[in-house]
Amino acid sequence: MKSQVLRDIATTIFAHSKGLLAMDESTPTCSKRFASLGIPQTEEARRAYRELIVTTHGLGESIGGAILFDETIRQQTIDGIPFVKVLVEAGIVPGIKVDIGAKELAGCSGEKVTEGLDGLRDRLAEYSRLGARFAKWRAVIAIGDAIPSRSCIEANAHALARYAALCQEAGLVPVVEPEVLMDGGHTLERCLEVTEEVLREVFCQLYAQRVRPEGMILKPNMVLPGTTCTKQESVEEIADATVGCLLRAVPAAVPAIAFLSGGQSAALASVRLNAMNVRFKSRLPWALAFSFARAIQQPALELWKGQEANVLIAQQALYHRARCNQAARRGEYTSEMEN
Ligand code: 5MM
Repeated sequence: MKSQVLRDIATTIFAHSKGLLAMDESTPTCSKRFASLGIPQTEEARRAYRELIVTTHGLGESIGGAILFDETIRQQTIDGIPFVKVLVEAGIVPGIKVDIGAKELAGCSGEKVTEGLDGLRDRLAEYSRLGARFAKWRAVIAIGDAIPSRSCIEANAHALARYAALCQEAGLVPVVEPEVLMDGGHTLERCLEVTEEVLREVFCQLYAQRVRPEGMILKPNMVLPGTTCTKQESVEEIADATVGCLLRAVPAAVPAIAFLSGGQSAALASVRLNAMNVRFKSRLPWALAFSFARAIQQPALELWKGQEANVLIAQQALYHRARCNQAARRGEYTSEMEN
């Protein structure tokens, strides 16, 4: 697959300051989120919720690509239109999560490695036939006493690189997602140190596996203090730490960096992305964008509550969050947008 074809897919997704919508929650994750709101944890409820998302009027104005889950890429609207077709007609590029989850890493207590490489070449070919044009694989790195270990960082980086090489061979743009978790009392400095080490190892392994940086998307965490850290830095300090880390560790040939939200509130994720673009946009080699799940979906999910009567108001909330993040990409987001 020519690099230009892959690069064109990435360019299309992020054109006009658009970003990615992650709607690839696995069944256990989706069930947990539904259960917390009293929504039935059934296949039909998941289908109805994903129909709500993909049929949101005007979503394609600010969302350039949607990451689907294996179940979702095969589903249809109640009228029998495949979700993939609905997305394409809305100008949204369909993508697919292809990892099969993070499992305990042998010999490394409290650490995980993401699985899913076995049979991946065949699965990618099938997803491509189903209409996916990009894929996603998430590695999870926890910060704690004496972790992350080198074993965990190297195992996850290697798997990400093997996955990315297979994607490019299949003509799918790999979204490479090494997530350093926010959980814990660690400082921003510690998150910075770990994130930079992880990114350096990821790009080292990507190079070793001959992955072309111009045909991939990086989906990292923002550099943040742990959720229970007593010192919570300002939006500007977080923007400086995050962009500084990325400038040191990410090749300029990568077309786009799209952050995960990681459990930040919807508004904070927008404020922080906005600050990065206000302070650095004109000086960056890559687009600085978003690939949020909770920070786009959560307000809509809370309004929907599994009730047909709430679909429209939930869609309005989803549309609004997508627009806020598009504004943040431009450095034009303001708190007034929340009113
Ligand atoms: C970190 O999670 C990804 C981004 O979501 P947030 O913006 O909410 O942090 C997300 O794509 C995640 O990978 C999916 O929700 C799938 O998660 P599971 O754990 O079900 O595979």
